[in-house]
Amino acid sequence: MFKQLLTFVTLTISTLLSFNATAAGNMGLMIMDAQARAMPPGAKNSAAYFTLMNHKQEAISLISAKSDVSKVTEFHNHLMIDGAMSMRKVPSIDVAAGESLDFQPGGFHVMLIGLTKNLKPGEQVSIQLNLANGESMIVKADIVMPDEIKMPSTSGKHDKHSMNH
Ligand SMILES: [Cu+2]
Repeated sequence: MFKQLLTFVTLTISTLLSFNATAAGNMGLMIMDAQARAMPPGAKNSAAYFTLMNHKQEAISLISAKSDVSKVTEFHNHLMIDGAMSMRKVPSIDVAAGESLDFQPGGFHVMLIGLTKNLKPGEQVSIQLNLANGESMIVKADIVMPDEIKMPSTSGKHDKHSMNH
């Protein structure tokens, strides 16, 4: 009986260990502070933000996305065009090995186009990010009111919206 219990415990531990190793080996990507902008009923579009950390040994390239709340999901950036800030679709976003990238208001964001449901605070949006190497990952973003969207603390150095420093 005791021996059986020991075997069971050993099995459980090795299963957990191999699960962790697999998870780390497969992705090496971490998402923090994933949030999506709550929108009033009838709104057509919204956006999602997060910090993506690439703990892999190689650069990654995000090439497409889809979500469970929009017909079309695109990567956008804000750029100065003819003296005015406007947002543009970007075909892909690269993150070098060991680097992190902030998706934030005024910068890179995931654009949710053609909302198929209301984005209510307290609920979540599921976003699938597809990588050039064939991998994909799911981001669960908390829907929050626009004034609750966090500006990432890790960046801001080149951000017009940040405070003086
Ligand atoms: Cu946009």
